[in-house]
Amino acid sequence: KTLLSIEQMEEINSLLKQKAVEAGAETWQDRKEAQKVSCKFGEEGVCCRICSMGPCRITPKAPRGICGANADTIAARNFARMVAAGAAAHSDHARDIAHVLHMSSENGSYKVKDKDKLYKLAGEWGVSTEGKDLYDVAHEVAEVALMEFGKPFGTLRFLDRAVDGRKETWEKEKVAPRAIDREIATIMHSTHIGCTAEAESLVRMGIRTGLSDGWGGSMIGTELTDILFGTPTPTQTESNLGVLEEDMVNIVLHGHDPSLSEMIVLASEDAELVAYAKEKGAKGINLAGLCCTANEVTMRHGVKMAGNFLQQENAVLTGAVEAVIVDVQCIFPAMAALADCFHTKFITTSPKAKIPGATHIEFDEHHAFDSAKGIVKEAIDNYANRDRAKVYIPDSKQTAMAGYSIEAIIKQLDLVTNSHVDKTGTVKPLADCIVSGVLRGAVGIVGCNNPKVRPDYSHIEIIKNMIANDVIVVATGCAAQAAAKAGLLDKEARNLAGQGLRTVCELVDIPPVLHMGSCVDISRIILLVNAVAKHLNMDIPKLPVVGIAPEWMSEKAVAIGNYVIGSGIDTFLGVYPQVTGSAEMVDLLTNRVEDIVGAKFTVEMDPAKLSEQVLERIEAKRTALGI
Ligand code: NFS
Ligand code: SF4
Repeated sequence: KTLLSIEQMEEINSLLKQKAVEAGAETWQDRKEAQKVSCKFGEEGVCCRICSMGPCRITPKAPRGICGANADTIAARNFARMVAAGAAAHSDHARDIAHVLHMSSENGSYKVKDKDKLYKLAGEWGVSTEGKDLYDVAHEVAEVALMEFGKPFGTLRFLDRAVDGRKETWEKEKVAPRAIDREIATIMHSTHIGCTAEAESLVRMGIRTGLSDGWGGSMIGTELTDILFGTPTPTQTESNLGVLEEDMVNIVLHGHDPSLSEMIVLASEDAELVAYAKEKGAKGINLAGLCCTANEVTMRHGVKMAGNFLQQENAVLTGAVEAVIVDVQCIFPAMAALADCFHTKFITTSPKAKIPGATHIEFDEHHAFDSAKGIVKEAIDNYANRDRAKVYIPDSKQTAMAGYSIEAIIKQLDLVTNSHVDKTGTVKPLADCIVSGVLRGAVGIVGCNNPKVRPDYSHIEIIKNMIANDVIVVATGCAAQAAAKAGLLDKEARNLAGQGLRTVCELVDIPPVLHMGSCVDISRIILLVNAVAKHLNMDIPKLPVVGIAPEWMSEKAVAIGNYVIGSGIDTFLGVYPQVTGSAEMVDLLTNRVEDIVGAKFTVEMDPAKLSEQVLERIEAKRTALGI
């Protein structure tokens, strides 16, 4: 079985929902129902509770808050704060990775796996390597990375990677990000009562802070993660709840930070623990991932993917999961109560994300492997408690290819590079295909699930529309997993592609949708687009390339949207940002921002219409280029 339709997916969901009813468990569908209609003021972004004179809500009769802030100011402040929170989440994750690189050692739990990448980065950052021990270089690179968060002067180092014209635009428009923490703090300061009231300044700050994530925190996170745990290479894996096993200890890894998940992977392969699991009557230990942690370990180890954001409760509802091990971000607090309805242990590990009702076992990075072993042992011990009567593992799993780092994509492209004529190891074949029109363009489809739209449907429909029209798709985050569940990451999915894309997929042996990783790995997408722009010697806004977040929901996604447009890539959203109460904000984001960075937002909730608009935009860019 390679393809799975949205209807089949929804049928599985409703069977699991039935399991929830039988177990007396509550799920997001119940809570969504209980929330009824969402608050109109919040929805439109015109409720302010920034100071305790308020909260103030904007209505036609009360167009200003007590301090005089109007709808534009309030919506802009709320939006900017979302960017700050999102950039903080990505970047704090990256900072943790930098600390892990800083503690890496020859004999410790954390080692350097991609030495070439480390030395390349050292070269880029002016860290001398000559005659130095590998780990001294690693620690120095980590220190330089850590300085990017709080350095008092200058702008971010990675801005120098940008194609000619981009950095100049950023500087001219005063959106070139300085230290990452500084940009976040500036937004918090400027949105304090009595500071910035001008929407346009706040939009610019949002872009600058977004860029500090995309060309700062996220890019650092991706680079250092590759250095520590290896740069991904194409790997076959499987996706959806059918990856859970009847007769094994099932452990679901959920969250984001690979410094935990990599150690859990190692621990689950530990001979002693596997033997222990067998002693307890299981055939072995089966790991499956949820959300971005799934993407991280799938890319590097082929660990199977249980699913994306709105699938997290479903995993527990199978009754077959011994432990859900989480760290940070996108974890429903509801998971604790849900796990209580089954034998499942819900284990939190990070002081940054404690959840009432969970079993908290703090992950100790200084004794990482032993710490991970202890956590896995908890899961094994819980196997005996599984109630077989409550188990329902849906019989659905799709094969999927993951692991398309830029390095891996270039290696595939080399398959069609004539090494007598051309240099290998470049993006030239990709650029050639786009210029010749064999591929009409490329889109990045990213982001979450959101019950405001039919979950997974938007992702899948848009992806299908893109590939059918010879637009190659790269995907990350929960969008990539929606594609995996539908079977669209399988090489066979090329049969759904148009003639041009199908030919390219056959020649370079790839699926039509490339899984490029977790959400911090959107930095890979940005760098891929940047590499094509450099090759064609033109700034990014000219390229027939578009970003799409069909079902976004998190603050991180808002930060991403800001750095994607900041990078010059038009971005289409399938869910409205909470700014519609301000005509000024809508005009800024969907129109005037283009004059600043060369790209803008478009919002359309209907996936069919959104697809059409994306294709039109791509063709318009082609026409403008005369290709
Ligand atoms: Ni991204 Fe990853 Fe998924 Fe959305 Fe959450 S997991 S960092 S935020 S929900 S795509
Ligand atoms: Fe009201 Fe102004 Fe205070 Fe916001 S900052 S709550 S608009 S008084």
